Amino acid sequence: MAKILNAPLTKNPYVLKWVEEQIALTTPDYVMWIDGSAEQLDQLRNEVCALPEGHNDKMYRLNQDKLPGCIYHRTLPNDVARVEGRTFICTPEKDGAGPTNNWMDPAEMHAKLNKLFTGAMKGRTMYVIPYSMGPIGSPLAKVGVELTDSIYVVLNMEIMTRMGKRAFENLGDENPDFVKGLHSKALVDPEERYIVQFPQENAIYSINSAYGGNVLLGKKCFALRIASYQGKNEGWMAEHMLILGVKRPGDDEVKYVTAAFPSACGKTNLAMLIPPKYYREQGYETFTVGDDIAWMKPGKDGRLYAINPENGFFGVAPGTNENSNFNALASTRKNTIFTNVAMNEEDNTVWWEGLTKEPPVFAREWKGAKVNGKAFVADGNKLAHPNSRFTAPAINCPCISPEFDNPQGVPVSAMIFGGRRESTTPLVYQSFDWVHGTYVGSAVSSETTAAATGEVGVLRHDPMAMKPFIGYNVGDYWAHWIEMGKILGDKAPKIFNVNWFRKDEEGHFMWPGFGDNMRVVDWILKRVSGEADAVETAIGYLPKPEDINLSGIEDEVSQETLAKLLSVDKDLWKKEVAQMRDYYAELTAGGAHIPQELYDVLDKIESKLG
Ligand code: SAT
Ligand code: MN
Repeated sequence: MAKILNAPLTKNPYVLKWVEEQIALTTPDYVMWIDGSAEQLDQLRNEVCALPEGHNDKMYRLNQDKLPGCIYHRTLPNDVARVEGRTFICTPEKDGAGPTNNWMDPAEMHAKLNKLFTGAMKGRTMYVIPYSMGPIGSPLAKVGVELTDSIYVVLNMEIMTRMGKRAFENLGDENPDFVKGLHSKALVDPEERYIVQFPQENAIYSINSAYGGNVLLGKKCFALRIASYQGKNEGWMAEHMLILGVKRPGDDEVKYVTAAFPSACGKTNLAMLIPPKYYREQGYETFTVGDDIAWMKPGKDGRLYAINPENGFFGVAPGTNENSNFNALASTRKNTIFTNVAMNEEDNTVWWEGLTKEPPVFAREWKGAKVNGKAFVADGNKLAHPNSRFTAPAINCPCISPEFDNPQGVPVSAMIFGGRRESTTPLVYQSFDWVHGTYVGSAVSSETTAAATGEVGVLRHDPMAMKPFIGYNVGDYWAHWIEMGKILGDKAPKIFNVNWFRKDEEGHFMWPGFGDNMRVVDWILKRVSGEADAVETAIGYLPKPEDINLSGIEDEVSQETLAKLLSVDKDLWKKEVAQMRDYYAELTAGGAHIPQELYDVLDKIESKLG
């Protein structure tokens, strides 16, 4: 019999019954309800840091003067990233999951999971974590309960969500509408690792992992996979988008844009953008509302309002430094959890590739071996795992938006898609309308970089940057986008596409990127408010060159380069359209029901290209 360490934090019979059933299944030695109090969390930190060296739950306190409240953890080398191959959407019919997801019959998957979870928490403690995705009291927020046998998960959920007793205030005593999440590290056996969503059951099961998006069930599993399905049924949108506020000197109000990019396209940088000197002197300011996920719903005034369902940043550490992303680095200087970075044993802090020029001499690489960091790196090794992470509270961010906790969310003026494309795609263009914008989102793709696959320049499709996160059939997801456009009508955000990665004939990037992306966002906001004209092309509206403000970078970006950045090569675009037809055909063969409206867009672009 499990020993219950403290009283349940809710009277909600649906929660109580479900928790009881999972206790009976997983048979933990102890059960602890996570109230979110400082005392309880401190006790857990002490417990996990006191574990012996080599224990795979172990965490370490870092230098409390330099990194107050910060702790360190390393996961097993077989468990360092999300595992898309072992992630399933279990809908009653295969068709419900569609061609972008792995599918298994729900009964079959339940039988498999039941076996794996039977007795999985024996000898361990089950932590019952109530959490809210979205601000407490927000009409857009949703409650989840995650059961886990990992203190690391509890401590991460505390940063990433509004966790503890207060989350039950959002649910109430009679409401069955919460997302059930069951997680066990079990034996961290990669052969039996499963991340499973049952959208129709509001349920998530995760076993044999202890890393990031596999186990922080509020993030990708709930806030994207389950929520995208809920949004389709309830008339809202869950998107893999950052939310950025921009205050222009002439405006009374901050304007908000959201943006979706595949990985390695500068999403965190745009979320925490610092305007270039010229813009700051003019009085431009930027505010981060979210760095990863946006939940969006039409408000009373008919506009689309966005909240960030999360409460922290789960960011990639390597490459983050004072110059590349000052705000992200600043966010990690207190109350942060570091996972799989290197330990700097000179002062008990952390290090990763790109943090500083010189690696520490006395170091532990991410797997825990003591090394001479300098020599280790000079030999071509990496001290930190390339996917090592920081889990940092959003309130640490110097440019966090004052609207971060606003339960109503912020009104979205523009949505931005983008990818990494050496050619074809101009610096920025605006879609003709919402349906065309939906097409643009469906066409999001990135060229693979050499490091990832060995093949350079191969297009990888990642529609709306949601490929591994759409909790249902991708065709129905696009239909839902089109439906939302009808609901929003002329209040709908304008949709744009950007490409920071176009190269010249010599293979050099033509656009400086980073803070200078403000210049593109500035044009986008001018379009939204009708301050800038545009050039109509076959693929959308492009800026007139004189409307992209180059003040301060005239030496870097010549008028000639700008013209190239804004050029549309008709032959390349004909190939692009043909390639999109192939992609749609492939999805259709896999069971996607692609809306006719998107084919109409293809026809229109094709006829304009001549
Ligand atoms: O591990 S997470 O899914 O949270 C981050 C990512 O892989 O995008
Ligand atoms: Mn993400």
